[in-house]
Amino acid sequence: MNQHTTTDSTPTEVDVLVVGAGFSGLRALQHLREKGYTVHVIEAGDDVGGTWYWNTYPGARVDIESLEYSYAFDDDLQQEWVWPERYAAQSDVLRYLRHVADRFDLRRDITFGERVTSCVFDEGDGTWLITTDTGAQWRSRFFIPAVGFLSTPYIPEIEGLADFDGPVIHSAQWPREGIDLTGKRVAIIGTGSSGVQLIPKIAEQAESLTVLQRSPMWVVPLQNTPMPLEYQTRIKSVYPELRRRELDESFAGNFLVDWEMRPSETRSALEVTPEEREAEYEFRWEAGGLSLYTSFADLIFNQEANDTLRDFLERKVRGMIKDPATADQLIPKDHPPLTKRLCCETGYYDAFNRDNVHLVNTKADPIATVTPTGVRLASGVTVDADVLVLATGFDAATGSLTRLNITGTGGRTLAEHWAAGARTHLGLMSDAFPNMFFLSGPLSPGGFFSPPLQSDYQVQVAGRIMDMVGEQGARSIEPKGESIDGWMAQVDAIYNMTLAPKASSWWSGENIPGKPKQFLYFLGGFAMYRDLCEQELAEGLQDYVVSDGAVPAGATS
Ligand code: N01
Repeated sequence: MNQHTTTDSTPTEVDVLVVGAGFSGLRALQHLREKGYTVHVIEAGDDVGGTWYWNTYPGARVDIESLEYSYAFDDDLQQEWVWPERYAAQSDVLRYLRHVADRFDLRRDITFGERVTSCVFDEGDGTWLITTDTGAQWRSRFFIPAVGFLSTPYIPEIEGLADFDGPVIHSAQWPREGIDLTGKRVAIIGTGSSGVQLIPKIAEQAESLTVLQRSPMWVVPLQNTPMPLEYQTRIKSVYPELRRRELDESFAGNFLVDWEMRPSETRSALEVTPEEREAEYEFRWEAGGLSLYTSFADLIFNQEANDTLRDFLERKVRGMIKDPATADQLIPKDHPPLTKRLCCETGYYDAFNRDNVHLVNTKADPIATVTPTGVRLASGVTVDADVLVLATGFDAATGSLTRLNITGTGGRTLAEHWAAGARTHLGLMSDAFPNMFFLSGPLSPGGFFSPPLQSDYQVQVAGRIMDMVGEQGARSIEPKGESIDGWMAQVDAIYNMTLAPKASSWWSGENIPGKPKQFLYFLGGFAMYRDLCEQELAEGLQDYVVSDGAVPAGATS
């Protein structure tokens, strides 16, 4: 039993209760404890890691270089850690987070293997009462549900799914001990980032793999390699500068390609000659990962510019797939490139050149039902399978928060309060839920910006707000309703300036039937976001209601 767990009816008191021991929860614990707050973390898994603990499916790895997709807050940590590959596999990210937990002695303030069942704000004394599935209770001044934005797996309601005779495995619930697919006939539903990583791995092992694809994605090569030692050494020698520029100049928190190889283009794709354009795309295709995002300044704003990238990518796909009909099916027709998150591949296109991989277009011939022995399509065609894999994604951004059974002021739950869509100010706090902070939450840049860096900054902002509340002797803080309305309008306005409305995905909640359509992330970039947060803090949190006392202007450092 964890040393903090209570067995009687008296809740254990801490300043800050955090749910989740992934990148953001661990940083919250480390930072706020260092500031002098008592902090405790409750984690449902048996270890740290969050996303990187749960997603053990074959092929899972990062798509931002690990030298960047890692903590920046401690230079000794980033200098001493050695990444074996440019893009770390899940097991290496998990190993890194375990190291962080040990290095900063975080485990002593984490309870593992307990699930939070309710979180209730007490309007009487301005505290949160958190209860877990063991009956343990915690009372805290501040509450941080650091539950991640891609952590509630989405399992579609497909008729007959429960009657399938073999294993049905969601990508995010892969058996930790693995599963031997040798000699098995596997069918997979879902071709987003998870499916794109899984498909080549399954194809290598299974007797046959049928890919049931409803919508193709734009997929680009990751170009992963073992970590060149000289490269890692050189980057480490300039880490502080790199980290600063990730925040100041990059859109996603990845700056290495632009810095090391070629600065991002500030010109329009239509301003350059066709040869220059082709060379730019070719360079970034070879550079790998998400670097195509920064090919030209207007790809996400201007359809004609975007069409030039579409043309390039189409030619690439056709060049890699032997069967022209299969290539045609793998090219998205329903959304422009970059309006959904690019998927990064290692062996994905090659998989479709194998004899044991079959592509089925379920937009043309939808799945009618799962049967005990496979999948039947609307046309009556059947796909026989021993194992069914669901790479069907997540109830992103809001799903894990609204399922946490959080009750704010007036007895209203977060699920009720957000029934028409998430309401946050700066993606950081919601009205009617005082003293509660989100990390990489809805309406923050979180869906686009590297989570280790984004949550690092937000943890510090939350800490500064906590300080201000404490210095005032105030009881609680929450954003004003009108400041939330203003922020939501700003998020929408930027979204509507882009081509993003032409796509539907988890970014807009449209992957979940019945979920309100709402663009869930701030597209203005991290630098603009940080400037807005700093302005708020300098102006004394005028967009917030502080009960029992007002916070003076400029009270933060
Ligand atoms: O989920 P997704 P994901 N019938 O929602 C299909 C991050 N990530 O887990 O598009 C048939 O993108 C659905 O089809 P459609 C990354 O941010 C990163 O793959 O709705 N099909 C789609 O093909 C990513 O964006 C990495 O028509 C159904 C798929 O399931 C995010 O996680 C790796 C269906 C879901 O795709 C989510 O990616 C993995 C139905 N009823 C994840 N329901 C890295 O590389 C759903 N689908 C770091």
